[in-house]
Amino acid sequence: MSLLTGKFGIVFGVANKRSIAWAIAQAWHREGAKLAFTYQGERLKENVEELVGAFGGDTLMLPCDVTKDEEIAGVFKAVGEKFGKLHLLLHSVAFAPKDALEGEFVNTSREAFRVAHDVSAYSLVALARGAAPLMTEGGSIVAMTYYGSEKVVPHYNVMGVAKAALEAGTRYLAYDLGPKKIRVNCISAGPVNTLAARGIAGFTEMLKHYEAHSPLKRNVLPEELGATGTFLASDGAAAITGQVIYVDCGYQIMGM
Ligand code: NAD
Ligand code: 0WE
Repeated sequence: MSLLTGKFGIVFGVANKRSIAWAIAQAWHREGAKLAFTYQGERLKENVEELVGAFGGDTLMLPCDVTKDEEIAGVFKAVGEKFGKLHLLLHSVAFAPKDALEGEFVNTSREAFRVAHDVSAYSLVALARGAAPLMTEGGSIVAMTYYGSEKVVPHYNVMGVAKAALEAGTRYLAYDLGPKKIRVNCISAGPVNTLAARGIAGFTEMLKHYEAHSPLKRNVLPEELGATGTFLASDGAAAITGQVIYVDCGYQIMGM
């Protein structure tokens, strides 16, 4: 029997076929999970529809801008009606205004700081609160993070501060939801060529840097993030909560 048979999941953060969320969703689906998807706005609806088409006709798809409480409430209402319960939630959502990722961190505006933290960190709290009442058989919540939360990665700037909040939030959520057998963990991924990475100046050099300096001398593959996502979702990870798991070809252990 497959690892996730009989489990219901919801995936936040598919924008296109390159999205990390799509790699993890495919892996969860392959292991037998039944999935629902959200998309950020009408602009991305078609993309997600086309991808999810591969799963067969009746996949639940819902709009959700994570900065809107009404939309989050609508998502969990619909999931409750369609699935009746929930076991898995993937948070693969981040945003900071572009200018905040270009200049110096010292110039971060109050508004850019607010938006980055609202979309990239607070949203995990709101989604966990919405999901918990449906996770009556326990659950696994997985969020995507990046090393810029703990060390300075030039230009990652306010996103690094928001990821630090996401990781700390993961620990507090793990404590609150642990008694309900709901686990909350982060995957810290090495750089992956996605829509969110594409616009970043010097991203190609960053991929080369990881290839040269990570112990495994290469970059992480999307399917490897899928495999870790499946592990964290599975009962094999039943005693793992509040953790940040590095899926970065070992880059994080290096001091020089
Ligand atoms: P992506 O662009 O494919 O995914 C980002 C998603 O965030 C998109 O689907 C977008 O619609 C969504 N989003 C942004 N603002 C939103 C909002 N207000 N409401 C709802 N959704 C919103 O890029 P990705 O690289 O797959 O990013 C997914 C996650 O992985 C992010 O948390 C990112 O920080 C993290 N991550 C990425 C890398 C990388 O190098 N690509 C490395 C480590 C971690
Ligand atoms: O988390 C991310 C990127 C998230 C992201 C990307 C964008 C680009 C478009 C958040 N907000 C925006 N806003 C936009 O307008 N990553 C881990 C990928 C990434 O982004 C970097 C990196 C890496 C790695 C930015 C600077 C330096 C390194």
